[in-house]
Amino acid sequence: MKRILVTGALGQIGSELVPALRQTYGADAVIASDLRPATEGTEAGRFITLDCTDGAALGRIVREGRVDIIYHLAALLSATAEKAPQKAYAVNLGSLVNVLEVARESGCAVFTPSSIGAFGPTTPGDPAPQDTIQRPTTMYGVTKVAGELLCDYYFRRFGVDARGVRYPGLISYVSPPGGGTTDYAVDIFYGALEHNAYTCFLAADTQLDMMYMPDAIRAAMELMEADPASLKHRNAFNIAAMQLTPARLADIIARHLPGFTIDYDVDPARQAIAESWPRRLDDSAARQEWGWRPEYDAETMTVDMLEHLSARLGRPLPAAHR
Ligand code: NAD
Ligand code: AKB
Repeated sequence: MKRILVTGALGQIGSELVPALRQTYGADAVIASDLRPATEGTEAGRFITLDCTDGAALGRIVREGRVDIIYHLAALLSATAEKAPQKAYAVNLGSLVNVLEVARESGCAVFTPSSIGAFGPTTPGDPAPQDTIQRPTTMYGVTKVAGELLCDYYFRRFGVDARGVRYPGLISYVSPPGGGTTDYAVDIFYGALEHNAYTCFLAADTQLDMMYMPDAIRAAMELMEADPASLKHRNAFNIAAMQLTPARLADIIARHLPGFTIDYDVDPARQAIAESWPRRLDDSAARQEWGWRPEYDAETMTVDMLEHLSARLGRPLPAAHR
């Protein structure tokens, strides 16, 4: 049996990764952990409160749980990190060093997500190649580039089986996003279902890569199961599924919710971050090395999001949707 620890498990990704891992590897195989305590809404199963910047506590849990794989999700996202850069540095890099050290000592494999935020304004942006210039202008990006390099280093120097992807903005309905620049692409669905209107904090034509959460979860699990002999890159694989602007996403939603309107109240801080990121990623290395393929495009994601979120919010969709 593979024994798995998930850090940052109560966040947007963890709240869907943990159930998927439990379904695949067994409920007892997965320890979920987070800085925050579990609440009533948290998925049932083993849960531990853990601050990953505490390396000793992390080490104890890994040793006592005889953990084989750590999915390390604890981090501060781009917009939050820009408001508290020193804390973001401490959490994002401090916790990753702790995870890699304990993995080195205990022989665990590690999955760590990087992001489109690991790129910057001097990266060729349409598409951003797998191996290219990485000079991000945010603290989030600084921690992501350093994290990618640390994972490569721990593999080369110590043989730690560290793998990871560069996620685009993730769209999901189970848990709200945790303070990112791409959050509008989730918030817009709440606005659409609750008010048939949404005020967007990014400008209408700001194009970024996005992905639906089921694809993101599958990517993490498939990469960790991939034959190591086929991985040339191992870490920081670009993965992509759809390219959206707020205006394009609003048009698709309006086809399902007649009368839906969007307007704009641009937040200069998040707009500047978005403009420093690529418009599209080239994910051909992931496709070639471990067979990455997205299943959802913008249309199928929108239909699924509206159906699931309307059920969760108790707001039936108009007949025109079906
Ligand atoms: P999130 O903000 O939703 O969740 C992060 C979780 O980490 C939270 O539950 C938080 O309580 C926890 N946490 C924060 N500090 C901690 C600490 N010191 N110790 C333990 N837990 C702590 O983030 P997410 O969207 O689930 O992202 C997970 C990872 O994926 C991050 O590395 C993020 O950069 C990356 N990523 C996410 C996206 C996205 O769109 N969601 C895109 C690209 C990359
Ligand atoms: C963010 O906007 O910070 C995240 C990401 C793309 O890394 N969603």
